[in-house]
Amino acid sequence: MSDNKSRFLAEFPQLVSELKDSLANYGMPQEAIDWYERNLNYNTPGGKLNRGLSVVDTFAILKGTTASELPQAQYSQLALLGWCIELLQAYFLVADDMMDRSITRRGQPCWYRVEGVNEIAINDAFMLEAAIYKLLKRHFRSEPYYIDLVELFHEVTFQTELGQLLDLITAPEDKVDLSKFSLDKHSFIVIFKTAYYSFYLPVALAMYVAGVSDSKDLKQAQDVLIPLGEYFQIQDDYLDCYGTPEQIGKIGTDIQDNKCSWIINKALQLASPEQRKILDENYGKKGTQYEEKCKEVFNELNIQKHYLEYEDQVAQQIKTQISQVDESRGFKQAVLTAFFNKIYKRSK
Ligand code: DMA
Ligand code: MG
Ligand code: MG
Ligand code: MG
Repeated sequence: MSDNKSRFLAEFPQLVSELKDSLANYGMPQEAIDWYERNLNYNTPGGKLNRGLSVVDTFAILKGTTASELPQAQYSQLALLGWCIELLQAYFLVADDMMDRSITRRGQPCWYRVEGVNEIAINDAFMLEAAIYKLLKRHFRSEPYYIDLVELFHEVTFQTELGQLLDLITAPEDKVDLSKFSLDKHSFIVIFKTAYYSFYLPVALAMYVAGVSDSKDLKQAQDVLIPLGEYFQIQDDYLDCYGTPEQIGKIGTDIQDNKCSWIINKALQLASPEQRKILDENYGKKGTQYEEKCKEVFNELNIQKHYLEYEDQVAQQIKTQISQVDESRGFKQAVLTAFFNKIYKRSK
C-alpha cells in the first residue's frame, strides 16, 4: 500500500472513537456502540479511497506543496473531510446494494447480506450519513467556512439522491421497456448519482479550506469535474459488464437489474432489428441465461471497441478543457490533471 493511503487510513480509528464517544454520551448500551463501530468499520475504509485522498491532494496542490509535507494537524483536518466523503459514499453504497440487490462489495458480502444485519442496514446507512455532521461540527464549527461545508454536503447529497431516484425508476423490475432509455437520460442519471459527490465534492471542500473558493473558480472546477465524473460512471457501467469480480470487488448486476447503463444504450444505438429483438426479450430478466444472450449481442456489436473510442474522445475533450482553466485567482489546472490521471483507463 502507498504511504499516502496508509497515512490516510491511520486517521480513521480516531474518528471511529469520537463517534463511539458521542453514543456513550447519550448513555447508549455497549451493544449499540459495538454495532455502530462494526457498521463504520465494515462499510467505510475498504474501497479505493480516491475521493477521500483527493481532498488532501487537492489542498496540497493549491498550496504548492505535497500531501506528505503537510504538518500533522493540518493533514488531520483535511483527512477528516476526506473521511466525511468516504462516509457519504458508505451511506450511499449500503443503500444502493439493497436497492440493486447486489451480492458483494469490495470483495466481501454487501452489508445487508451479513448474518443478523438484513433491514437494519437501512438505519445503519442513516447513521453513516449522520456521522458526517457530527464530525464536521466537532472539527470545523469555528471556521468561517463551516456553513459552506455543511451546505455543500447537503446539496451534493440531494443531487446524488435525485440521480439514484432516476436510476431506479428508469429500471423497473416488472416492466422492461428499452425505448425508455437514451444516452441523454443516461448522462443525466450518472452526473447526478455519481459526478457531484465523487468529483466536485472533494475538490470543492479542499478549495474552501484553502481559501481558493471564488464562485468563478468553483464553477471552473465543476465544469471539468462533472464530465470527468460522467466518464468515471461510464467506466463503472463498462466494468459491471466486462470487469471480473476479482478486479472490481463486486458482481455486476446491471443487465439483470434492467439498468439504463452506458452499455445497453450504446448497443441500442447500433443494433439491427434482429439484435434489438434479442435485447427486448432478454434484458432485465432474472437468470444468467438471459444475461448471456445480451452479452452475445454486445460482443457482436463490438461494444468494447466503441468504449475505447469513447474513452479516447472524452480524454481529449477533458484535457483541452483543463488547458483552458484560468489560474489567475489561485485555482490550478494541476488539481484537475491529478484527478484525471487517477481514473484514466482504470480497470478497478
Ligand atoms: C452508483 O451506482 C451510485 C451510487 C450513488 C452508489 P451503481 O449502482 O452503478 O454503483 P455500483 O456499481 O458500485 O453498485
Ligand atoms: Mg449498485
Ligand atoms: Mg445503483
Ligand atoms: Mg455500477
